[in-house]
Amino acid sequence: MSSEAITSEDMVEVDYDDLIPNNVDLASDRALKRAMEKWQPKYIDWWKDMGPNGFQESQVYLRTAVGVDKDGWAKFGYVKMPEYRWGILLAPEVEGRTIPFGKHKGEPAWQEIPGEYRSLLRRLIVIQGDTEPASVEQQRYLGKTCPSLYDLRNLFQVNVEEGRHLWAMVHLLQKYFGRDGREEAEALLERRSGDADRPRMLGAFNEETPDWLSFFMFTYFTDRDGKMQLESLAQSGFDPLSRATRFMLMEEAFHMFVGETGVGRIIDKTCQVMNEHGITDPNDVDAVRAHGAIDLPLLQRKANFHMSVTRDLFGAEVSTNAATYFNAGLKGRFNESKLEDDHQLENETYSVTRFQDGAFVDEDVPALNAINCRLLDDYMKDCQGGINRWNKIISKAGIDFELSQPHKAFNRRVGEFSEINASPDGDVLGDADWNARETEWLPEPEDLQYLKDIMKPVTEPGKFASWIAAPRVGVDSKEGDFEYVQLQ
Ligand code: BYC
Ligand code: FE
Ligand code: FE
Repeated sequence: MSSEAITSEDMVEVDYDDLIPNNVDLASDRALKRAMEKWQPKYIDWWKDMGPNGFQESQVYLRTAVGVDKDGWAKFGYVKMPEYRWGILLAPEVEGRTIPFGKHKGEPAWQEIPGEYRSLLRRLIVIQGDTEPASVEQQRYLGKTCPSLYDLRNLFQVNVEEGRHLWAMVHLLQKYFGRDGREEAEALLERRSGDADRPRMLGAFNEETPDWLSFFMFTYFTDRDGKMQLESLAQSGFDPLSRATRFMLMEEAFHMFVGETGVGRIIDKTCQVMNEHGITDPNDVDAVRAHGAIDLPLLQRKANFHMSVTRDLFGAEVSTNAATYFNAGLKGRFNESKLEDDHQLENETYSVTRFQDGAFVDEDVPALNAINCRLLDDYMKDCQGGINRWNKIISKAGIDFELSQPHKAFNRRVGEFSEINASPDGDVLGDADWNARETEWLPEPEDLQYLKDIMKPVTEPGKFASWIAAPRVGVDSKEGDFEYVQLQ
């Protein structure tokens, strides 16, 4: 790729002549350049081993970031995935930026690591970094059962961008953390999603993504945790972390788009099938499945699973870790700058739903300790938009069914509700009742088997599997029968 092709006026330029594309002037930072160039082949080995299974020789119509400004930051073209130009991209520096919250509020943002927060920052960066390759590992077999070339291409776009998110965190580790940063960067390529001996760090990233419905639910619900966490890290007083995550957020929006439209197109197809065949009862599961579509109750059970597992990613609702991160100015809140308080929270409280003496109670807790709870509440609100749009597709089709979010306590393993069994309505159940009723609310083996049965690859351009509608618009405004992936 020549450098003329990617320069444009008023864009923060990315240097594509370098082995590693970047806008951090890598050429003049010899130590960092050496460290990254040493890590790169190991990354490529990891990608070939643990990235998309098969398809490494296929030409994929991918978007590559060529600038970091809002306008015109992307360029489309065919590329073999192992040759994708992963690189280091930071959002532009904000001149005179100050730390927006915590006890250092108002001080100039840190351009170097403050020594006292070194290990806290390293931990945050490593956890964030660990999720990125984990998701690629989770999704590696999906290509074999793609519902269309359009979807296959979107899967691979998500995968290469999650790969780049790993690069973003590895850059911070290599540049600012010396030898232990280099060790962490290697370890990020050594843990494996779902591995008993060396698993990924957070629960949801060790679950399987066995089918495309899981993929769309994951990109809607779990990538949205990515959005919330990245928004919080984008507030960070450590400016390089803020700039790295601000650029990652631009890519994250696409991942959630894939999830929302993927589930929406499945719903669309289910409703079409029901109306064409005079199926009026959404619970007439056999009738819907006879036509190879995905019944709405199964969508709800899948959503319940992904929502509850993702809520666990917010950590304990009441957390001294989170208080420390906030107070130190390392990790803020969602929309921090728009919130109308002192951004220090030393005298504030926040209402947390807890389970005490057999009942749910709302308790005012010191706001600093409730940072995780608040982010989870913001996340649950943020989830509702897409759910409402999904419900609109159903009601427009004249079908009487509504998807909803389960109670916050439903199926939790982390935090306030990890010790109880709560139904989606918030009824607390004994173990026996829970075991007897769990399959009403979470996918059961027959559901998963049915999904497996209908996941048959469709690779003819412009064609789609029985259970999903075509998208309204193509990638980069391409025609419906565009060959998004040239299989080899
Ligand atoms: N699984 O005070 P607590 C994304 C541990 S997704 C296992 O409750 P804290 C993406 C915790 O480590 C965004 N363990 O939690 C999406 C601690 O252990 P220690 C990823 C867990 O620390 C899709 C103990 O429990 N980024 O980008 O306040 C595709 C008590 O800790 C879990 C981040 O998460 C769990 N779920 O909050 C690709 C941001 N939860 O110290 C990518 C960085 C907690 O007692 N991470 N534990 O041994 C953080 O901000 C925080 O670490 C967390 C946890 C919010 C995750
Ligand atoms: Fe990511
Ligand atoms: Fe993502």
